[in-house]
Amino acid sequence: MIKIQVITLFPEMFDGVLNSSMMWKAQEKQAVEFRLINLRDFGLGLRKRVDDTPYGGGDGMLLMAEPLFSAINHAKERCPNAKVVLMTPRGVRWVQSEAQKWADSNDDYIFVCGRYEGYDERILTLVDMQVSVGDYVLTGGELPAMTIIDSVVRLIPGVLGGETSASIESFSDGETLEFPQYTRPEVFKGLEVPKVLLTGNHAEIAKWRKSQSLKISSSDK
Ligand code: 4GN
Repeated sequence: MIKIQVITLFPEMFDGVLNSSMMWKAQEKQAVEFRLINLRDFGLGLRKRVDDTPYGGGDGMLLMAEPLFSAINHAKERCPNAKVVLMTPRGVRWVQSEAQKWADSNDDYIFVCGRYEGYDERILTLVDMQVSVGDYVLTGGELPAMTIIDSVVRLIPGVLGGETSASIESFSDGETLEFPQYTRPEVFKGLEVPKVLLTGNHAEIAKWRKSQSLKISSSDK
């Protein structure tokens, strides 16, 4: 069971994603457990303040160190050995092989989702890894955190549900993309399903799929 805790100012953003069918199944099967932690609960003073202006001047606000420290330490009380993951465009690019590693590991995770123009650099003393989903900036770390969670949870053994082992899928060997697929009808708007798929010849079908996968992975995207 992987325990995932998420520190965010917008916990409601996760409702749709964590309750979608795959994530729901994963929780039912006790493959994963989620806990959302509202950073606001650790804000300072009566106003529950979490942000302040940067020393040295500059536009915008930063998340203060203290509320983040309190929230992370609160999460660590439940999972003392959890890896603290900070979502940031400065982080290490997220890739499929890393998702596979996490799914196969017995580690727990605490995601820290930043907002505003950044955070007080001193929170990095509590962070085990900085992760980015790509070279672009979003208004918060929530969407990147959801992306990572989704990519990991579907790979936990038993979650995807028998039919396709995740290991034969796109990207898993780092070079082949998935082959083209078709379902009924045989002809749609004059477009035909490749004949080989209708033959029932499994060896030929496997050969065709392999060649198609290689073709896709070597062509420009
Ligand atoms: C992560 C966080 C993009 C990514 C983010 C990414 C929130 N944007 N590429 N935005 O994975 C400044 C403070 C921007 C938090 C951060």
